[in-house]
Amino acid sequence: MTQSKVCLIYDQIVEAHLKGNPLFAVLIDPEKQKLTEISRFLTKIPSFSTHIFVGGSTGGTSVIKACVEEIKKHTTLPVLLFPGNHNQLVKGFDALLFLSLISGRNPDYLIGEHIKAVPFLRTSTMEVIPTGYILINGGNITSVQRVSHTLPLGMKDIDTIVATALAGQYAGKKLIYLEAGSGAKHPVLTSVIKAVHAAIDVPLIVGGGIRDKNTMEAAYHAGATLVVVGTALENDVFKV
Ligand code: 1GP
Repeated sequence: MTQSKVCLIYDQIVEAHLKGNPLFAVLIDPEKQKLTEISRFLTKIPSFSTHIFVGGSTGGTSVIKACVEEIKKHTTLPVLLFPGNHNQLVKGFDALLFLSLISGRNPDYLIGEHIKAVPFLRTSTMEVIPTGYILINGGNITSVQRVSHTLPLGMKDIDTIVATALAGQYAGKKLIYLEAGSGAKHPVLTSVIKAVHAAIDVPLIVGGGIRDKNTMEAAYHAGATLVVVGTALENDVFKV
């Protein structure tokens, strides 16, 4: 028997989705954020932040573990693991975004990494949220593309993006994440967000290249339930 899993975090996201309450996640990449800077960084995040995501395309167990422990000392916001690989699975997170890179065709990121995660997950009570992760071309080659060896979907290929999101939902994904890539030149277009939102029922996460409140609000208006910002906050250039 595996340990039973709770779904508190997911239920809160669904509730926000149904009520139209916007959620905002601050992404901390432990490879970029110094451990000693985390407490100061957390004092500067927007007051409307609702979640902390931790992850990056690279980085292993010890760096993630130290990072989540440090974050937990300084915030009561839920902290979700947004992993780049199974080595990043450590205790201490409130939930795991169990990402399947469904825009790509690399079996490692569709199922291989997930199988490697099983020994950890079997003995853990951490909430697991199956998430369809869709990489969209944001105008530059991002680390997700480099590490996963997959191609992003074209930003204007709305039919394929919508079909991919729906295929994810039919396959049981409880969240769909539209990702332009960390540091993307161009965030996901509102026309793309609108089309995906109109097609799916599950909550929608949007991230990559969002640098100001207007873009964030446009994403909510188009149907995103949760917006993720990393780079602009890290560099202290997020325009509120
Ligand atoms: C990346 O969507 C997140 O996975 C955030 O992207 O770093 O560009 O904000 P940025």
